[in-house]
Amino acid sequence: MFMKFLYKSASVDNVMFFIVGISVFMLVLVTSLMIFFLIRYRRKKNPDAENIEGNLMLEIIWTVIPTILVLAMFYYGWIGFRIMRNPPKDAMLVKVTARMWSWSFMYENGQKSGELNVPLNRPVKLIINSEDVLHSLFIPAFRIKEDAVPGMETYLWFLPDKTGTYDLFCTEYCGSGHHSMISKVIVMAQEDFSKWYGEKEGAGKAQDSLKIMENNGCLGCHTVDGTKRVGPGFKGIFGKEAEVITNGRERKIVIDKEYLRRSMLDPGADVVKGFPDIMPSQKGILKDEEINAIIEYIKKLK
Ligand SMILES: [Cu+2]
Repeated sequence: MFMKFLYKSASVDNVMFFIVGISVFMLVLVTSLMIFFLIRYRRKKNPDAENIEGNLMLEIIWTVIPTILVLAMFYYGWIGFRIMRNPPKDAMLVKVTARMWSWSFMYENGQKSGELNVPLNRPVKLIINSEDVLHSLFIPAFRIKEDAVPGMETYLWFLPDKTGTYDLFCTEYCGSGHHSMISKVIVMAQEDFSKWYGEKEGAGKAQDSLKIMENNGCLGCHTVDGTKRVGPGFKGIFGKEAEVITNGRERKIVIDKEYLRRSMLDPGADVVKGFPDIMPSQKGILKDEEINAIIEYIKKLK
């Protein structure tokens, strides 16, 4: 309870209003005094220069009050920062993986999703990792932001205190698909969350192919509706001929099961002409049955 009170009162918004409030007050005070003195002591009214002695009391006041204000700003910000960096022990853990150009979330029971699903009023700790370059996780609605660094674990936590769907962005430019690195945070009432969480538990195989692609970030670069992104779209490609670059040489191949499998496990082997050779291998990431499910899905995409 006290934690929640602290979390609220030292929230980013309150600290910001506090600091902006003091700054605006000081700005107005100093500017109005300046204008007042400018008029009051104008040359026309005071043709002769005058020697004005210092005023000890005034000097003490304008040293002590700003010092207290600045220290108060620091203290209030520091409390907020400490809360931000110390997730509650009972927080729900979610592993976040950033990659060019998608997010995936893995929960304590092993299930994955492409959107962050959380229950209402339970603290959530995000353990963040990147598979390739620097990204940054930003959830504006909950005022949190942290870099995703390859080879390093970073973390964040927040308290989802209102149900709804909120934006989740990558906020560090990470290449040509950066703009599509958008996902959602879905905050659900506890019973809805339990249903979602329980439903998926052990239902790994039953997940449909589109979900597999969503959860593994395929759709950050590929589409299933024929529009073009960083990688070739999947619609209507099965059985067609494609020009690929193999070891620097152009050749024609037919897009069949074998080719699709190779494209997932060894994406650099035959790169479709006109597309950059940037896809990471899915070896050890996609299970065999998931690869088969994706192939079956693409086969049917006419
Ligand atoms: Cu990114």
